[in-house]
Amino acid sequence: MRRSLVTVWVVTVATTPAGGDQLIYQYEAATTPYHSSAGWIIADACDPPCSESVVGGRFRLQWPQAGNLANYDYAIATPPQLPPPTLWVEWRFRSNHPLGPNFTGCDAAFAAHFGATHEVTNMYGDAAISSSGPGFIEPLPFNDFHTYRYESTDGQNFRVWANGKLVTDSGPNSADNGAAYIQLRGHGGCISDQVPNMVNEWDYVRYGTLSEGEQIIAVDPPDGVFTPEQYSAFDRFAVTFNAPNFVPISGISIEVTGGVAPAVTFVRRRDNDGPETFEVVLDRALPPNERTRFTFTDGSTVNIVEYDYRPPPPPIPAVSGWGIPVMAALLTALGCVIARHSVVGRRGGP
Ligand SMILES: [Ca+2]
Ligand SMILES: [Ca+2]
Repeated sequence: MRRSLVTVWVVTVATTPAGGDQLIYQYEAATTPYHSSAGWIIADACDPPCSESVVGGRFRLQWPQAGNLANYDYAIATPPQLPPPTLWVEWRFRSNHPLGPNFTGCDAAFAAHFGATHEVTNMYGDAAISSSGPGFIEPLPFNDFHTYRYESTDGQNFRVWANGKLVTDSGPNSADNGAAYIQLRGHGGCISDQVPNMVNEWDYVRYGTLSEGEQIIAVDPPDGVFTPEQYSAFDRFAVTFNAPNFVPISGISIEVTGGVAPAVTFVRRRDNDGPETFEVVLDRALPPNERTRFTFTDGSTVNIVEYDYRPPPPPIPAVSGWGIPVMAALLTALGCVIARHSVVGRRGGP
């Protein structure tokens, strides 16, 4: 069987002491968010026609026809309790409602309040719209899980990404009342902007503090030999850090020794990926027989992943391809040789 050879190198250059983001809280949607083990409260109940379910580690809200809001709140810190000094919040969400005429209010949203920042990210099945400033991206893969990430290092400035694409980069937009909280909001659509059996689904909500110094400790695929079935088009890979971490698309640069350099299309969590691992999806396969270098810059820490991708040589064409003319030429040549032998044989005879 023909096989591809993949060689990979991983190098970390850290100029700060090894540290990394910390994970403080995770809701993995094994229960409803308001289950005592998860700790959210119902701020606005999922009333009929809205229904709730927990399916395969996902929290699902469903509406057979246009329905109402369902809100769930989680307090990160309530005064006099101090909020964390820095904050990242990440959630993985899917909706089957494509962006319609209304940019807000007819599908789900996620709110994060921290310091003087208050962000409401509106989420449709194929788009993300920030309420905090010019921030609107589409298309995202429709009805797929998208990875959303809020980050603030100072409670003043913040950014939100969807699948690693920047949705908003904003400054203070709220009074700092000392509280920090998050809100998960489902919405069954509006009368004029709804799909039948609308689904809002969350895979997880996690948050923690931000830092630097994470090191890539594993890549998938690792180096080795692969069958063509495994690597028909080498256009994605996953990295695992030694601590929770996420690097947006803007934090990754790509160089190739030859061929056309791919670009990063998405950076996202895969199914069942923990907070240390994410997938890098490219717009094209790695150029074959060249070395491709990915440089992940996260603060003062640089991680380099290099792939040397050697796909198997192209298959030898079957006889039905170039074989027929060659075969014909060979047969003609053979015929001449036989004819000459026959002539020689007759001449050499008694
Ligand atoms: Ca989950
Ligand atoms: Ca980090």
